[in-house]
Amino acid sequence: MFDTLSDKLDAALKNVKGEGRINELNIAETMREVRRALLDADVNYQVAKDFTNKVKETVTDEKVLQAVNPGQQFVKAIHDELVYLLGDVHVDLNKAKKPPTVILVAGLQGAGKTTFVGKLALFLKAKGRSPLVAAADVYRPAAVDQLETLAAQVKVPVFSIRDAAGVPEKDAVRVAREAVAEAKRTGRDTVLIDTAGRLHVDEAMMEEVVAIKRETDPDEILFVVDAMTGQDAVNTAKAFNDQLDVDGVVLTKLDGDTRGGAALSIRSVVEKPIKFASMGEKLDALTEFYPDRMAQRILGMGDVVSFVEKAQEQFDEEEAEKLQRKFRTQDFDLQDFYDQLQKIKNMGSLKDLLGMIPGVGRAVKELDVDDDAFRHIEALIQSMTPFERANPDKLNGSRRRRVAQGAGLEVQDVNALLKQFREMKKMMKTMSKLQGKGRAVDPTQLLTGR
Ligand SMILES: Nc1nc2c(ncn2[C@@H]2O[C@H](COP(=O)(O)OP(=O)(O)O)[C@@H](O)[C@H]2O)c(=O)[nH]1
Ligand SMILES: [Mg+2]
Repeated sequence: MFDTLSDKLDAALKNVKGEGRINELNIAETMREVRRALLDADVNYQVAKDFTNKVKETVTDEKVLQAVNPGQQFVKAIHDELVYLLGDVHVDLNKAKKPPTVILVAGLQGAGKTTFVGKLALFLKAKGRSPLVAAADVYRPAAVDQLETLAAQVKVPVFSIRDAAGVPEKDAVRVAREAVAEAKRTGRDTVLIDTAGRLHVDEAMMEEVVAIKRETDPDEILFVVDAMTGQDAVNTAKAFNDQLDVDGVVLTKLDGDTRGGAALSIRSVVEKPIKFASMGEKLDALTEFYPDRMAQRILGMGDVVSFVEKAQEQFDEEEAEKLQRKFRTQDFDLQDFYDQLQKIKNMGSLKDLLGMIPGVGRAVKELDVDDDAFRHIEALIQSMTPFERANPDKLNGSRRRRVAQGAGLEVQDVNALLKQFREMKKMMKTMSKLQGKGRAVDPTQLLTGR
């Protein structure tokens, strides 16, 4: 996502990074390139113009002109302006004072509404909420089926009305109203209403969503938009917002080769916060939208915070303490090593993870990172017996040969793994000493080295 924009901004900044000072000439040149990068990314013309004017103002400031590192000054100014453009601060979902919280999801057909409803249900569940999803896209039986399938996958109840023949009820407003009543009755604290979209903004569709809004009085209206549709996304957002006065925007398909213009223009044109970004078809491919993190990604500064959060999802505190104890007492064995590897793998593809580390972002893009980088290590540990995993020192020559054979590798590979493992253990011992007694090691520190 934003790859082209990132590259072009990088190129625009490269020239000025080499310069000793910021001067009128290189400001003008850089700003021209930055503006072109934004326009190429399909950013709204006025937005791009305002953006460059503001950055120019900041860097022309006398103090900045004296600065020793103009490249950094530019990066900072552009970063700050991007953060501002993306909405400045993260805005959470609204919550009803008295449950259930009603969330209405609207947008054009194919924008990703139904998928998002499934993702949001999973997201809320992970936060301890108990959502009910409502199938108010009543025109195609397949739409109801789709939501039912997604709901089953995330193990959340779905509310729909069908007749004896299985044909969905045609009155979307009734479905929405009864879903809210059902949530009250069954003690679900959140209702997610999936609605029908059309290919284009049309009156009948708007009237229906407006009627659902009137009837259910939602705490949160989310407008879902396909980021790949560029400037159209901004126009559609405007149309929906005019009718519905939405609370937030959800950008989908940011995983594709979207040029990013929608993400960058929507906030300032519609003046509503982007609350979520959807980045894939899988149900866990949803992230809360944080302007600063997104700006850092665009500028290839990595996304440490997301990285750390991903790590925290995988490692709970109790387990971290157990590990810490093992490091201290040197009980950490190959089985533990194997388990930790699995967790790191669960955090996402290796390339994605590397991309979140500052300074690495751009570099890994070219690399053909093998997602199976751990495959050898895994295969070797898998072909060891539990005894051998717990006692790597007992792996003599014949055992090593057997393990290598079992993994389809060479004895050198076993030797290399054992050497790496010994070195890691040594390092962990030192680290756990540094951590001091009684304090749990934060596993993310191991990963980020912070
Ligand atoms: N690549 C990608 N595909 C998505 C994303 N969100 C939804 N889709 C796909 O887009 C298509 C339309 O999604 P759907 O949820 O049915 O859209 P709706 O008509 O608005 O309900 C489906 O094939 C989804 O799998 C996303 O974030 N990334
Ligand atoms: Mg749908």
